[in-house]
Amino acid sequence: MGVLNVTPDSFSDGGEYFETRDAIDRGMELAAQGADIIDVGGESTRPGAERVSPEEEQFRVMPVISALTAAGVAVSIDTMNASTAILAVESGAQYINDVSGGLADFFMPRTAASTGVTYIASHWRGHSDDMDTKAIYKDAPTDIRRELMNRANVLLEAGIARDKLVLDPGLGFAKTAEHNWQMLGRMEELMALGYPILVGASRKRFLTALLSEDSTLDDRDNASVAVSVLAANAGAWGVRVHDVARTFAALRASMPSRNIRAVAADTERELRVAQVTRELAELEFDLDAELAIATEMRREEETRQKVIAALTRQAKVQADEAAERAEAIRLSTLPQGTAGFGTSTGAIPSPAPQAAPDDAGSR
Ligand code: PMM
Repeated sequence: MGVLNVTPDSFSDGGEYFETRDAIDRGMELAAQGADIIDVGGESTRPGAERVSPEEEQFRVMPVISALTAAGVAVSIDTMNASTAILAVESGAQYINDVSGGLADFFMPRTAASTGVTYIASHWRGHSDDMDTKAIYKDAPTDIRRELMNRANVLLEAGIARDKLVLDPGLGFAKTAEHNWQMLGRMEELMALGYPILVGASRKRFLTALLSEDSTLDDRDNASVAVSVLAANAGAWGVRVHDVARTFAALRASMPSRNIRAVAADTERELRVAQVTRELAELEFDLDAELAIATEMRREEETRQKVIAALTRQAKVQADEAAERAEAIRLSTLPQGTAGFGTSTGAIPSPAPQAAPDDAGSR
C-alpha cells in the first residue's frame, strides 16, 4: 500500500503532494512502482496535529481519488469521517482505511458496512492532540490484541462482513517507541486473531531509535523497508509505505518462492500502467483540442454578432433617411396652406350628428 498524503502538514511528506496534479502524478508513480493500493489521505494524523473539517478533507482528496480510480488504480481512502468515506467509495475507492477503527465518527461502522468495500480498522485510543497521554499498557501486544478483537466484534455487529475487515496495530498511535517494538516482535499474536493484518511502520518516529541522531529521511526509509519486510514475512496482509519502489524490491527479494508470480504480475502491471498513461495523455491532448475548437467557435460567434450589430445600425440609418425623404416628398406635394400634422388632408373630420335615443330626457 503506497502512502499519498494530500496534506500540507503530514510529518514526513507534508506539502509535497498538496497540489492535485502533483498528487495524481505521485499516485500513478506509486502504482507503477508496485503498490497494489494507493492510500489517499487529506488529514494529517501526526502527533499534535489539528483536525481539518470533512469539507476541507474532501476538497483535498476527491479530485485525486476520481483521477486515480478512473485510471484503474485501486484506492483506499484514509479517513476517520464517514461522509468522506462514502464520497470516496462513490468515486471508486475500494477500501476505507480508518485509523480510529470507527471510534472517531459514530456513523462510520454502519456507513462502511453499507458501502460493502473492505474496511481497515486500526488500534486507536484517541485523537493526535492527546494520544501520547493514552500510551499506557499493562502488556502492549496483549492489550492491543484484546482491544482490536473487541473492535472487530463491534464492526461485525454494525454489518461489516467478516471477509471485508482488515485489522492494523496502529503503530505510533497512542504508543511509545517501546510499545511499537514490542508489538512488532510479537506479530504472531495479531495473526492469531484470524483477520488480515496491515502494518504501517513507514517513516514513523520510533524507527529513529535504530538510527544515528543526524539520520535523514532516506535512513528512515531504509529502516522502514526492513520492518515492512519482517512484517510481511510474519504474515501481514499488507504494509503501508512511503517508499514503494524500495519496499517492493526488498519484499520480492525476501520471498523467492513468490517471485515468479510477482514478475508476471509486474509485467502485466507495467503494461496496464503504460496503457493508462497513454490514455491519460491522449485525453489531455483531446482536451486541448476541444478547448481550441471552443475558443475558435466563440471568436467566430463574437465576429458574427459584431457584423449583425453593424448591419442593424446601417439598416436603421437607411430606414431613417428613407422616412425623412418620404416626409419631404409628402410635404412638397400638399396643396398650399394645408400643411399640418396627423392626416394626409390636414383636416380632422367632425363626427356625424347622432340621433337622440327614444328615452332621452326621461329621467
Ligand atoms: N499511519 C498513518 C496514517 N494512516 N493507516 C493505517 N492503516 N495504518 C497506519 O499505521 C497509518 C495509517 C500515519 O502515517 P503518515 O502520516 O505517514 O501517513
